[in-house]
Amino acid sequence: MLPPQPRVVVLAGGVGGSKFTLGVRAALRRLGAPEATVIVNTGDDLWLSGVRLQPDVDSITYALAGVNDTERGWGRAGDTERVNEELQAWGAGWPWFTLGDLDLGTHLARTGWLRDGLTPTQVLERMAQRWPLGIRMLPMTDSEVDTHVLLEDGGRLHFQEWWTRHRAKLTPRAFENPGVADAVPAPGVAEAIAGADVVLIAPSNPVVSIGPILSVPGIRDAVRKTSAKVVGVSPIIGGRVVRGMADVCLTAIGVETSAAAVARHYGARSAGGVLDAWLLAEEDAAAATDVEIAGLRAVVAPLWMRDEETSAAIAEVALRA
Ligand code: FO1
Repeated sequence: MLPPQPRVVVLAGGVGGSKFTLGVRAALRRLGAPEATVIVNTGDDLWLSGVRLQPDVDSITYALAGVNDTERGWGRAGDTERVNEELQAWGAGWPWFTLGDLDLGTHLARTGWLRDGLTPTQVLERMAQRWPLGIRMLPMTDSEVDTHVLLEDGGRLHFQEWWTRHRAKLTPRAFENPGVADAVPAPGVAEAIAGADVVLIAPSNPVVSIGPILSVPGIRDAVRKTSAKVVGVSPIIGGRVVRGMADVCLTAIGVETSAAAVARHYGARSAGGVLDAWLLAEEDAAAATDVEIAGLRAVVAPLWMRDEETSAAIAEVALRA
């Protein structure tokens, strides 16, 4: 039974993470419950043209503030690209990577505060003061552990170059987060997980969004040991990825693109994994038995996040699972 005032933690990244976070906020508001804590992937982060970019942090912040570009799935709605044109004219930055003018305001503010000595957690706290987000956001760690892609041909690229320039077309053989072994969870992360009633794993990319969060030493353990129920939401519907290029990432780590295979990849807590229950789409209902054989409670529900209402309905099913 869900307590009347559930303390909820969400692990999230990317577009799937921001849509789901909007749904969690709406569902908790309906229940009159306290704000959820969202632990955000920072593996997508990078330095470019002297500024620190935090794509997943920004996607979730902009979505919660209602200022996101819903068409593209990243950046600010109605943004312009004047500064970007100048950067390109200087040959600065990456010609395939667009920094919008409003978005650059965010990166400049963040970089200034980092240069002043604030930690990423403190910067995020400061940024959250601008808009009533209705969610407490924490980076997974204050260390820089950007994701690198190791290619089959022996090359190595920053995740953002592989994702945006090559559209994940260069075959990866592995993903790495250099420095992650020495990283620690950001202040408040382990405590939030330990003190939660429910931990939700968003339908984000299991490899490059949720993977980096769980690889910060201490976070996987905290999820394994919490007295909270841990519920994951499948990012695979009808045997296909809903958005992004998660299938390429899954193939690289030897996981099939199916709801049951991703559930087995996370694993049941009773068998050394991180989950107690797995929400899978109606289209994948036939896989429920496989999920249960893996030691998880399988819950079948509509999983298309079309708008805030449908995301909230999914969040509510996950909370009650
Ligand atoms: N994605 C693109 O496909 N092309 C871009 O030029 C691009 C710029 C960009 C700038 C700031 C930012 O926060 C995100 C940006 N993204 C862009 C999205 C981002 O590359 C990825 O979609 C995420 O990191 C994956 O979750």
